[in-house]
Amino acid sequence: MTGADAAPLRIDVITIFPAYFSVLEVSLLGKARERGLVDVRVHDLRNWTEDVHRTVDDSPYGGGPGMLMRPEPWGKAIDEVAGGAPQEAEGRALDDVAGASSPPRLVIPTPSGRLFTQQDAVAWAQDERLVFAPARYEGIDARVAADASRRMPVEEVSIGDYVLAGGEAAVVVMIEAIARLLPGFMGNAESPVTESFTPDAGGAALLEAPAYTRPASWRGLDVPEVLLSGDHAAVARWREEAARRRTAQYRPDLLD
Ligand code: 6GU
Repeated sequence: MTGADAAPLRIDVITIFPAYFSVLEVSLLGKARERGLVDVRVHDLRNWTEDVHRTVDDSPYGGGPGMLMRPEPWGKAIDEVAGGAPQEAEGRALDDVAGASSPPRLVIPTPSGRLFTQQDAVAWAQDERLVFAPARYEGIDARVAADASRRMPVEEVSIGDYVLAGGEAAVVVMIEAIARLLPGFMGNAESPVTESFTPDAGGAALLEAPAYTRPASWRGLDVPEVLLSGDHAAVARWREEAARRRTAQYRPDLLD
């Protein structure tokens, strides 16, 4: 079965900046959407506000700088987009709900979350549905994640040890990491196995060795001789060694 025959991965994004996600229409990801590998839908959080100013923020209890996102719009948005609102399921067995399937995974980007890794990308690429809830301001009232986790898996994840102005860029990063793993995305059926952060047969995840293309000599710099040799075993040994050296230099934590 090729990627195009499989049901597309459905991705919903709930945001106060829907326009931000126009970036998902270009490049390889745009093609994946056209080819039916992913079905991305972006929703404006303010559609679930009820006041005339469409307010989504408020000051934090206990004081402190900045504003937080209020729980009510998020609660309603997640209920509607992810399904499984408490009142909706009440009094009915789960199988009785029309079209009921397992609830989507809810991904809440936050610098206070655990680190998002390649393993998450691999696991989530196998899901049927993902819902992303990127926050602005100082984050979302903590009860939103607590409430949602009563009926769906909730992932609070960070994309690295630095602070962004909002979760939108983190969502684009995660969607790209996930979508490129979908069968058919790369234009071939083979999954990308030999790349940084993907454990090899021995379970080691190394950074990739440096790579070269023509010309063999450029600005006085020569491509390592072994890569021109045609000796596949020798090339594999060189790449393994170069990967170890690079990992020791840039990411010694990965060698432990
Ligand atoms: Cl997921 N959000 C924000 N605002 N900053 C971050 C992040 C997420 N991951 C790293 N920094």
